[in-house]
Amino acid sequence: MPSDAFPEIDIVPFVDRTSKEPLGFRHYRPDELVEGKSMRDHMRFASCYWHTMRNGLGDPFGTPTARMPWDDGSDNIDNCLRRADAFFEFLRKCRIDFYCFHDRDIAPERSTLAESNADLDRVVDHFAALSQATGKKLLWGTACLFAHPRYLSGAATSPRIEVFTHAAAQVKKAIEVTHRLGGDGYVFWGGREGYTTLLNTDMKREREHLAHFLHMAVEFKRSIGFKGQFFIEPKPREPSVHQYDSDTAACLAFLREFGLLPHFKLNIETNHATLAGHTVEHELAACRAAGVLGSVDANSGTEHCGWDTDEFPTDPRLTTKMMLEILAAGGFTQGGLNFDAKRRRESFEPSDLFHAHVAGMDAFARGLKAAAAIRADGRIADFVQRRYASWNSELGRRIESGDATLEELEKIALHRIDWPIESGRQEMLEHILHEFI
Ligand code: XLS
Ligand code: NI
Ligand code: NI
Repeated sequence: MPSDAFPEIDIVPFVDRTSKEPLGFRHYRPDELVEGKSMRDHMRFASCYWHTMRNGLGDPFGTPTARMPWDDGSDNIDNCLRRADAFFEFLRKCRIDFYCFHDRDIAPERSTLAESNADLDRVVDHFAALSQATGKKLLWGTACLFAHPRYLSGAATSPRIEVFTHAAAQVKKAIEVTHRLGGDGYVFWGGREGYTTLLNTDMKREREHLAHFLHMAVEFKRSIGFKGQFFIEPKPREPSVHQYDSDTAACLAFLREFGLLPHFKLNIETNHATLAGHTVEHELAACRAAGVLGSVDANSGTEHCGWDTDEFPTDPRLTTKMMLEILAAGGFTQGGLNFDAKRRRESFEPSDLFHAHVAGMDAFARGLKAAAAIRADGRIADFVQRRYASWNSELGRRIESGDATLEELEKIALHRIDWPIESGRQEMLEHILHEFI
């Protein structure tokens, strides 16, 4: 358990905002209150095991570059346990309170599910002890239903019933271990739940199978008394050409169509939003309107690349817009900000893991403070309120409560010749926003 994977790094210090110290928190102060709540509780920062510990930083053109001296590259259990030790050392030194994982990130896939489960249990025991010793908590767990060749045509939407069955059993186990580790949530990301061509696909049947799969998970969760929140994580494509959970609107329609909406919230990822042709604030606003904003996979992407590049979110303009939405939604309850992000292939040194997370955490601390200041200032919110002021009338009340009729509106409209249109003042509002960043 004692780990010295990062001997060159101490607990990351809090430094002055103008400090030239390369590795230090300039803005993040876990206990500082913003709108009456500590920064730590606003953000609920998590590091993800798949990128932090398992991503060697290879790309389609080149081999992995990441230096991980604590990892011998084998899949024996001792190596898994050592890796877990290094991870908790990282969390502690980087002042990150939560973590997330897929089952297959932390323990290897063996030839049968029974053998995989047995090894998973051994590693989970170790996680439980590490979590107990350090106070670090599981934000959410999930199952990897996309890496093994059996899942090449999907898991819950596979054309083969044997694959569906295996996936269901794997998810059962992943929910169990998430529950055992006291996880606050469980994520369903449909890695290959979609298609690459409709020529070989029965979309109607696949969507129905996915719904049955999720209903079984809801029933299982209830039966074991797991109180964590279930999340769906939208993403339009990659690895599939089209994924059924493509964006917030598609997820909401799917959940409503199949009676699943009461059991799920959404986990919004910045780079998935941009792949869907939306801004992340659009996706967060769509969740807020429907009351399903659950959690966030915090990253960003290169707009010129069209790929899920999973970069660390280090731009305070992005984080300010995100925190405005998150605060407006009332903040996280069981969700948080999970850095589903990886270093660039060129940032291969162990210390880059720290630089990357600290840059992301500081960017969100700035975003939180800026968002709170914008809310306290009130000019933007007042502008929006005034823009809709005509609805605060008797007629507005009748329309908004569903009592008005087309005939009634026609009477008012037929002879009107002037309409009070107003400037949207976008540039003025952007100017105000930037005052705070
Ligand atoms: C991949 C997804 C994945 C989920 C967890 O693009 O973001 O990492 O967050 O399965
Ligand atoms: Ni992603
Ligand atoms: Ni993600």
